[in-house]
Amino acid sequence: MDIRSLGDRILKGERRALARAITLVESGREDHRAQATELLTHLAKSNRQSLRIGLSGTPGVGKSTFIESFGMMLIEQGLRVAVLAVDPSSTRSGGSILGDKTRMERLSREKNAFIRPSPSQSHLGGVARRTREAIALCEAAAFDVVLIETVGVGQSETVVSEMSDLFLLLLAPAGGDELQGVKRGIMEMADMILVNKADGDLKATATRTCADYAGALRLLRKRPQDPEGFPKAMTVSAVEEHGLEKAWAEMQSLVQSRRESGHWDANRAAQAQYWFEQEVRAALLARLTTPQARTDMAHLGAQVRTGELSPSAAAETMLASLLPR
Ligand SMILES: Nc1nc2c(ncn2[C@@H]2O[C@H](COP(=O)(O)OP(=O)(O)OP(=O)(O)O)[C@@H](O)[C@H]2O)c(=O)[nH]1
Ligand SMILES: [Mg+2]
Repeated sequence: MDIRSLGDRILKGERRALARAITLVESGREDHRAQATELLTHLAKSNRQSLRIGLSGTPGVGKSTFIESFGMMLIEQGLRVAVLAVDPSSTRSGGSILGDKTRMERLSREKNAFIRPSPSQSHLGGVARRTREAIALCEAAAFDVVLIETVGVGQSETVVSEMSDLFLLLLAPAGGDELQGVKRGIMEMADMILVNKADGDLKATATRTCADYAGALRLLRKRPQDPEGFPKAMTVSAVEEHGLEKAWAEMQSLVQSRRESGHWDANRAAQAQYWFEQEVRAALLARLTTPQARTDMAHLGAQVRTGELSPSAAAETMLASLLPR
């Protein structure tokens, strides 16, 4: 594969080249890994930045529907929109790909949209790297907005919020009990809460739910990156396409204020550092899973059990074999 010409086609915004490059960064093959690194290094020179918006919410809350409506609205404003998904639950992946194809029907036909479902059966670490690199590819391909969708399971919100400029939490209208169900951690990550399905019979409940969350947000925190009035809770209807323009205006105002305060750049720098450290950790842990390392661990472990070696002496021997000086 000619990496340079693939890179040049990505810089021109060609979606087929972008899709091919994402397949390359997803590959576990060592030669592909080397090509992916070469490609990403080549593209990093473009220095393009998209607005990265992370979007999380429980199954059925309307993420796909929201992305379709919101994405279409952005496209009508002349923007180019990429959609990526982080879905570490392998059982759901097949279904969600099919579901999203039908739910993002209009968006998937737009030439200024690019939709990439999550690869199935990857562990979270692999998904994180693949998503980060896919984001970088979308930025090089001059997408104005990159939406990163994740279903709220386990650690995936943290992963997505650590690669987003804005993190949105989509919630369903519900009684006060539901409020307890949202983990404090995710409330603290959210830059904006959108209560979806504010239409028809659900409208009144959605308005109440939104007021509850707005109250909770005010009680919960004041972060340095939040200007006056943020974080906000708002109601939207993805189906009736209600509240989307207002939500977008708020997002833009938040972005502008963070750019002016320097938080935007500081946050991106901190995220890069975070991922660097994560990569080092992951690579070190991977060294422990090679057949040789497993054998050594078992062997040394047996000596520790009989008292032949102290735990710390055995650990030193193990580490010396993993990290030869
Ligand atoms: N009334 C109403 N229904 C909605 C709205 N948005 C989504 N729905 C419905 O909610 C259901 C789930 O929507 P999806 O967009 O598939 O939800 P999701 O969060 O992507 O779900 P998963 O992909 O399974 O996690 C569908 O039946 C939608 O039609 C809305 O704004 N109003
Ligand atoms: Mg969905």
